[in-house]
Amino acid sequence: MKAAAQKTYGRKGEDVVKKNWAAIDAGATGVVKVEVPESWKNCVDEGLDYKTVSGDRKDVVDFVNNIQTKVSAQEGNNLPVSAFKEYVDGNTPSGSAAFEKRGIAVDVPVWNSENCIQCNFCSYVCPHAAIRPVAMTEEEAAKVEGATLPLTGMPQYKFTIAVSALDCTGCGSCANVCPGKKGEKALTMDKLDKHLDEQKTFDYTVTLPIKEDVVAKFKETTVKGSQFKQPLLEFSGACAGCGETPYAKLITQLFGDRMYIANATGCSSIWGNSSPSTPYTMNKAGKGPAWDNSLFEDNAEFGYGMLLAQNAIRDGLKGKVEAVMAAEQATDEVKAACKEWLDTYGIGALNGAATDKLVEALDGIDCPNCKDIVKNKDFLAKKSQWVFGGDGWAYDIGFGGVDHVLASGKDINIMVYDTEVYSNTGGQSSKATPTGAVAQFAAGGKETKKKDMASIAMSYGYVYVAQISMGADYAQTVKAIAEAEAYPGPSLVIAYAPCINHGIKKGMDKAQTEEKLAVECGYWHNFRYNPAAEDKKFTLDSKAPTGDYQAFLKGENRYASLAKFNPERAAELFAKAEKNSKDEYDHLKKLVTLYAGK
Ligand SMILES: Cc1ncc(C[n+]2csc(CCOP(=O)(O)OP(=O)(O)O)c2C)c(N)n1
Ligand code: SF4
Ligand code: SF4
Ligand code: SF4
Repeated sequence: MKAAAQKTYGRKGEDVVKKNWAAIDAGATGVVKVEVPESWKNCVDEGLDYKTVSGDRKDVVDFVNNIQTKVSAQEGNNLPVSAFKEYVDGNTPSGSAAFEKRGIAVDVPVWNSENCIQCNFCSYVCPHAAIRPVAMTEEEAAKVEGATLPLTGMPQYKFTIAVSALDCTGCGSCANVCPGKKGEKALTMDKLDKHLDEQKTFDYTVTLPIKEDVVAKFKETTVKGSQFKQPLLEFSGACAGCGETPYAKLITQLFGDRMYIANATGCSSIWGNSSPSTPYTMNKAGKGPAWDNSLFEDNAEFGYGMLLAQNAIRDGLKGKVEAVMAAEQATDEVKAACKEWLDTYGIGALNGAATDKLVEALDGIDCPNCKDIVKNKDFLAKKSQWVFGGDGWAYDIGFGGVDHVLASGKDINIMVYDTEVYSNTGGQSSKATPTGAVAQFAAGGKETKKKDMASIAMSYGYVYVAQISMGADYAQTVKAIAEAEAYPGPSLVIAYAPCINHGIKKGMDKAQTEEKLAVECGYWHNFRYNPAAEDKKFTLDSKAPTGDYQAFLKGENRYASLAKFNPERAAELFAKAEKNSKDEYDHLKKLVTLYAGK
């Protein structure tokens, strides 16, 4: 068995092999005889005990009770075809993951209010939306059993950190980033079974309304402010510590109530919809991301199709709104509502409120155009169109489509979760894999350098392009995402995403630390190219590297394994990799000068 473990895990490093050997030894020596009660001889199968859920949304509750619990219990094969009659067009209700409550964490974060500085970093980085800052009125806070603090800057509210212990994966990322006070963290990890009661606080706080004045005060496009908004991606099936989901969750906090997502096949489609469980959800007004998954090879085109369909419908409605505004019978109120909607037609952040006013003004008016506009109210507001996928999709298999969509000049946002391998199928090399990294199809370390997707996109001149690495610069991440969405043309955001396939020696709880180290040593560069900026179209957000590049590589088994098995080749490829990264940084510095004042 030990030889087999060596063969299977040797590539992942000595540490992993030794842990497997220890488990084998423990198995061989730790056998305990268990006496089976006599009565068990006559046991009868009691059948499965399905827990019935309840809630305000009939669609999702019915789906969970009729389909999800049965499929999750491996009883899906026994469901009659008639169970699916509500879902024949392939639509299923969002928000069903919230009913799973898997309780898979060994340790969960425990909040010590005395050390909390209310930075909201814990919530920002949580891959599963299982830890949240909550602003409450005095009255609401009185029902919370745990500690509360006056909300800094708005003492009329109380603040607490709520943890969904049963949705937490125990990754420890929140505790890792928590700055705390005077060297004492406000979050420490402790056994799940000791903190099950705290679930009550979480379940209560999610019923409370989001405080819009709190979001406005701290601004939704800041690290702190964004976290007072509801995540519309919660409790996904991603690995503990996943580097992809914190970005996606943040995007839903900013635009989730008006976004469409076309998702390429890959990890983001699996944690995005591990059928039958859907982590994308909706807010109390019933608004949330509309999500669909297409083929790996045509996802950008799929998202583009979504956009063209919306544009066709909205352009038709625009003609009707113009006609209503020009009609003699139109009151001043109707005309004002039409004008506001038309003036904000292409501005996602403003057009939603203008749509609400327009619908209110036209509702009940007996004219065919007004009736048609109200009938199509779901399509009226400007949406935020996103295309999600991994590097295998964007750099390789779906690249032709990505390029086509970027070239279109249309208002569409492409988000690439760059794990530098095909993660979902076990870590095959992609064109995003850097020199020297060991991956499937690059067992001896990849020879060639990482493709520079950002440069390709920037060459158009009218595409917003950013590279981000959350743990290196929380503020730059949210800024880039907000700028990309606001840019009225195509946008490409490439996000560095640590993954279990990297074999981070420190562990996945340090995924955010790894993102920081990657930028500090010059392995990854953060920047933004904004064609809409008046001056300084290009901003190099990464400082000149000061960290140890080679030490960074050796901290991950995808590199360290090459150093172990073929030290000479590793030395050669790692030196090449370091030079590639340095050349790239020098190139980016030149862009700062090139674009200065343009
Ligand atoms: C045309 C095609 N080839 C292969 C696959 C199998 N497949 C599904 S997901 C995946 C890997 C996706 O990798 P990436 O795009 O990097 O996303 P990640 O999983 O890393 O998030 C592959 C190869 C497929 N679905 N379609
Ligand atoms: S341990 Fe991980 S999943 Fe749990 S709350 Fe913290 S960051 Fe979220
Ligand atoms: S990261 Fe720590 S200090 Fe910051 S809000 Fe969370 S618990 Fe408080
Ligand atoms: S395999 Fe990697 S990218 Fe996929 S869910 Fe796990 S950590 Fe995230």
